Amino acid sequence: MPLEPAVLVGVSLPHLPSHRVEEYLDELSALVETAGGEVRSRVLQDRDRLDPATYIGKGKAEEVAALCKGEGIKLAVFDDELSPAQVKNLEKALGVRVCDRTSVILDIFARRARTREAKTQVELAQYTYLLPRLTRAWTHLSRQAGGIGTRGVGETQLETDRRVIRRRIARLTDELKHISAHRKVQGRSRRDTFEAALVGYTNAGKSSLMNGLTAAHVKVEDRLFATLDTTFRRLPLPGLAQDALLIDTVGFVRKLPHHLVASFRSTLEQVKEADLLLHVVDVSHPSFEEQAATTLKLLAELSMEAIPVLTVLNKVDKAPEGFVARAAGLYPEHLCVSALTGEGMDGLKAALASAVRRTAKGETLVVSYDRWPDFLPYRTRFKVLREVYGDESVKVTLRGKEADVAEVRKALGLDR
Ligand SMILES: Nc1nc2c(ncn2[C@@H]2O[C@H](COP(=O)(O)OP(=O)(O)OP(=O)(O)O)[C@@H](O)[C@H]2O)c(=O)[nH]1
Ligand SMILES: [Mg+2]
Repeated sequence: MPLEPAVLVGVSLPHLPSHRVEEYLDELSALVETAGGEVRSRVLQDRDRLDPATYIGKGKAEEVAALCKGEGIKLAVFDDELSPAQVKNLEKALGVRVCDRTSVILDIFARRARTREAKTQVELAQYTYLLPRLTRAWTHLSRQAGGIGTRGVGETQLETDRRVIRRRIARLTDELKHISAHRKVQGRSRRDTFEAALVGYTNAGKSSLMNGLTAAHVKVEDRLFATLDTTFRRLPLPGLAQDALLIDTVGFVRKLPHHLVASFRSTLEQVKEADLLLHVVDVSHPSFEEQAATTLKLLAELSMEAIPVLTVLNKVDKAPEGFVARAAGLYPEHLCVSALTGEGMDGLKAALASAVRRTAKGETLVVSYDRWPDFLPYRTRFKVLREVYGDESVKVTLRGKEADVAEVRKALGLDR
């Protein structure tokens, strides 16, 4: 398929300096390339506030229109989510197709999804994104449908389209529930195995670490969103008889569309059972701190903030020393590694082995039936390994953060 020539557009504002916007546009450029575009040019405007009608100013829009015409550019990509009206006005002013970061990300996911589950999740996110944008004013859609003959689609058609999409959303939601229920049945046997999940910003090196630790052959690429599906590999650890399980996951990115986060919830559901998160940070990246913060925020949104985290500072082979030192100060529990050179990998394995030993047995709490309702709110913080129901009490064996165990013991008045 030929690459689609594109121009990137960003706006710097009083609270958003232009060097930041340049960084965002670098990332947007990588996203557009992953989606099959070729970035020919970028335009940055300095404004006091965004223009509600056209996002950029009128004069700037004329400038971009001329640029597109001169360079044969057919697509303008904006770094922020645009309102349907802004898209309409901009398409008119620029004379090219207009899209935003969200639709580029959705597009990448749609191209890369392989399994039935990933495909269903992406389709659901796309329809959810489309629904509020489905108006007569959305010339983009009618033009895509073929131009002549599709113009002036009547309200009846619009209503039908909306109904069809709503029905489709309902069907996809059902289908996902079904897939996830099926997986739960399959997943039961994993209970007693220690699980560590690699999480982090896209391109941080999660899959490279997976390969380095387990001799797996997961696809590694220098592009965003190389991994979409969660994969599991056995992980032999020094001095331990039983293998642990290592999980590789989809990467996160700044402004990950909300619908996408929601629909990936069920894939990441499997990660919620993990005993440890290895938060992989590309410490050679100038914005590693913001990337790490984005990841932590998304983990919280996905209700995973209760799982213990070990920060893995990756790519130390090419990181400036100052970056590593700064990161070391920011993340108290961290390890420095390079998936490329193998530096620090033995240390990582040893850290994993000791985490397994620490949590191997789990904690056992004996909770009387009259205290059971008090225990329930805490229960979701842990991975429950066993519950044995006795005559007067329940014996619960669980894994979780030491601080959480201490808190629940204190709240229920349980002694060690
Ligand atoms: N220099 C250097 N490059 C690395 C290191 N680890 C990974 N890379 C490179 O970084 C790029 C991304 O690596 P991946 O392992 O695909 O990253 P990922 O986190 O799985 O990315 P997504 O699946 O897209 O979220 C590849 O080009 C790797 O070769 C490292 O320690 N040092
Ligand atoms: Mg990957």
